Amino acid sequence: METIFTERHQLRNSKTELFGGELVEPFERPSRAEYIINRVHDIKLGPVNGPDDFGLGPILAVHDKSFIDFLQVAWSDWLKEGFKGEAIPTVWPARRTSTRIPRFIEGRLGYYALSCETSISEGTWEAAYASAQVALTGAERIRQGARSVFSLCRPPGHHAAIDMYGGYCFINNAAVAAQYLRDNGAKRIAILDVDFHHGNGTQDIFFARDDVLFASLHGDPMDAFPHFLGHRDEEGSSTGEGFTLNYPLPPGTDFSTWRAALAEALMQISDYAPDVLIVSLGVDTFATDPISFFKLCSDDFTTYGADIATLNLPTLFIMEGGYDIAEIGVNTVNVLQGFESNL
Ligand code: OKP
Ligand code: ZN
Repeated sequence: METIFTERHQLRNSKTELFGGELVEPFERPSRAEYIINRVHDIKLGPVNGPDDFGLGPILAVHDKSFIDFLQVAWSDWLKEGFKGEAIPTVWPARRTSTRIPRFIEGRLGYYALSCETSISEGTWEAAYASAQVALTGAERIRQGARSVFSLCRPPGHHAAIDMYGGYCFINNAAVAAQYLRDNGAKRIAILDVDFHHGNGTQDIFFARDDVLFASLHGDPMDAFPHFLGHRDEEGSSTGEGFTLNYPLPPGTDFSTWRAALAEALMQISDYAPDVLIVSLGVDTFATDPISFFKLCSDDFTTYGADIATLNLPTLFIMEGGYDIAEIGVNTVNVLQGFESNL
């Protein structure tokens, strides 16, 4: 399997995450991608290539222009105000308030943020842009006939909505890839999100559509980030009714329970008969992940990679989360090897 990767991910290197009332070193840090690419090389998964540049067009096909404009200037606008720390919002359009977009940077940060653990810092936009190009290059390989590709995206994307960033995500890489494939000949795309967290951004982007099926297994939002989306009864709207599938699972969920939910999702995807499968691949379902509560072991990743291969679809893997960094390379590549072993 080919891997698409660029060192430009290192430009996303914020120093602060608001966690438990303290500013800590972010869980989503550059070494995550280095462990994964090292494992890709160690086991000789296949060639590793850099991304091509598809420009802003495919990004603007899923995100609001005003939001993308904001991401590009947020850090410099923040610096102009003379603030000393990284850019963190402190105020939101909460219930019963106006949704007019403010002028001052703190107001704009709050307008476009869905959460405030994700500090914006120097290089954030450049890395997010490069990450989206990694996803697009993977999509283009699939369009040209590849059976599987691994887009080693960083920063991740599945929390980024039409006009919101947060949960370590800025541009929704999986959604950009899905839309690109739709715009270049594919009729139906399925996105399977196996990250521990609900892919609220991907759901938001495709909620009213029947041409992109979104299925997500995740920690129940009653207990887990992003808390305000991902309930079972969210099934899509208007023409999208029935094309969003949520499988929220409780704290302590082990592999047998998780795998049963995966089997249900795979059956639905198979019935949908998509042209391409996109997997939002987060390995924060791992038992010792520091911010999650599922109980998967390293071998389980191999097993479910093979389960996904039973769909027998062209498959684009897009990297999302995973924060037990010492094991992130093994767990991620286990999914890809399990998939390949079952082709
Ligand atoms: C990004 B991805 C935990 C707070 C969690 C943000 C988590 C973002 C996860 N107490 N904060 O889906 O892996
Ligand atoms: Zn996650």
